[in-house]
Amino acid sequence: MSKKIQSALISVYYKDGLEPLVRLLHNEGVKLYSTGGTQTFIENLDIPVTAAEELTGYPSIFGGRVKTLHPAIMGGILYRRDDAGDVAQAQQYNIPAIDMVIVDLYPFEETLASGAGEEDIIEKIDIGGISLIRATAKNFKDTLIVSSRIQYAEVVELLTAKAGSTDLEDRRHYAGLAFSISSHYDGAINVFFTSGQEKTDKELFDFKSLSSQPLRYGENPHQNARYYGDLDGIFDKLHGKELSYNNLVDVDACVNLIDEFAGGDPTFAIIKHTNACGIATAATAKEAYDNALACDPVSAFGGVVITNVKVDLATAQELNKLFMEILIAPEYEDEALELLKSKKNRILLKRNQVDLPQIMFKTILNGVLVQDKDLSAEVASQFTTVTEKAPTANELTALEFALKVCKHTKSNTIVLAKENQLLASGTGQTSRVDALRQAIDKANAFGFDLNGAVMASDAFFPFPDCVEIAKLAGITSVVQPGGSIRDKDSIEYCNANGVSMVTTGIRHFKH
Ligand code: 93A
Repeated sequence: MSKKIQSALISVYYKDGLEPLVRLLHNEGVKLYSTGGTQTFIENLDIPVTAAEELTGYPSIFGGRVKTLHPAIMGGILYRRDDAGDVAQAQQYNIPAIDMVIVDLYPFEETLASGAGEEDIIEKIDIGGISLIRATAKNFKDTLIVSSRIQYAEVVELLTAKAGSTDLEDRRHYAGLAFSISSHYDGAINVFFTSGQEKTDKELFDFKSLSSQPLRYGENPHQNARYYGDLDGIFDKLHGKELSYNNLVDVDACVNLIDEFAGGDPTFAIIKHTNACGIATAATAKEAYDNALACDPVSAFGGVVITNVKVDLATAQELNKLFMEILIAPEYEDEALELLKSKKNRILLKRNQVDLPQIMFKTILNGVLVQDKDLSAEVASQFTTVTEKAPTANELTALEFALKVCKHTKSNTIVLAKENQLLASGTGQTSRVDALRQAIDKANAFGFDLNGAVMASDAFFPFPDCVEIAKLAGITSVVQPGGSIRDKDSIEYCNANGVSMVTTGIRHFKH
């Protein structure tokens, strides 16, 4: 439905480019309301404007933190023009309609990028502006939201063409843009609060400006490749040949996996083609390595090995027997390092503690997919027991361990573990049942007794077939996200067969 704009609230940070829009609205007879600096700007154009303070009955308070956060303003935006009750209430409380809102938010990201201190950055979190944007966008049936200065010129065009009116599709379109702006804005704030990541993440968007190095080739010898980034910042290369493209991909997988065990007991992981073919946590580094290797000594050949603890001589003596591409550790004992250097090509990396980006990129079709890394790590205290039987303390330890591994294994995956040792996994299968069968076969092939072992699944079970097969193999406890419409079938089978099951509510696909 076409609507003529009668009133507009203007509250913008950057005033550049605003003038033509203000003049147009004025010429169309629109009543203008505005906040402090914007009001001065409009007055300087010799255009009449009413202060937001006149609507609210409050001055701008708390250093400007509260300017427009008031029922007289939010109500004027949000009340439904076709709802008799809303209209009556607007009259009762003397709330005039606000048909259009123009906001340009406090420049949070620019302030962050400028290297400003935390106090300045926090002060640039816009509260009133974002509320104006969301409220106006929500009531798009009645109101038009202009949510950024980049829209001024096109809105001038639109309103000129339609003589100060808008159609429902116009208002809906700008509401959509508004929510995209508000979500991007809050996303940037979220990244700032979750860690000091914002700089690292931002840098990646402009990856060509990063230092880079050519790689011998890409995934295969006929593919060219480069690495953009500062490997020297993350690792000190202590020994060995150049890292290849595939090495880097596996190193990344290793780092992501071992970080699940940061600060914990000694843990060793062995990675092949981005999946763990062995991982274990134990009281000593050597025991952790021995248990990790035992999982699948065949796949371990030529793998990438990582640990969260210092490599001592005893462990190095075992490691030295394995043909591996790369070993990554936070520290090495001198004698351990000396021994490990005995193989010319073996790459030895010392990992430095630096913040890594929390976003991921992937080119697809004619664009780029960008997503947050999967940083959700559910611990036993967050599990919900859904069966009559609850896991034992040992099973809980194993379930937590298996889930960490599962999260870093290609989907569809099933991970089998006992306490702090991976027994086997099914990796990157096209069905969950295939993943489970693969895991069971592997565990059997390497002589593991699955009685009393646990199973983790990256996604829910659409059918009870997995728990049936698992139970027959000796599995006694299961962790999975839950959420299938047929959860009940798997749970009932577990109840009837003395298996415990916990759910996490969080899926961990890795495609
Ligand atoms: O500090 S705020 O979060 N509190 C508010 O109530 C509020 N209302 C509008 N920031 C608020 N704004 C923002 O002020 C707008 O998003 C805009 O960026 C800025 C315009 O202020 P002025 O008109 O005083 O220059």
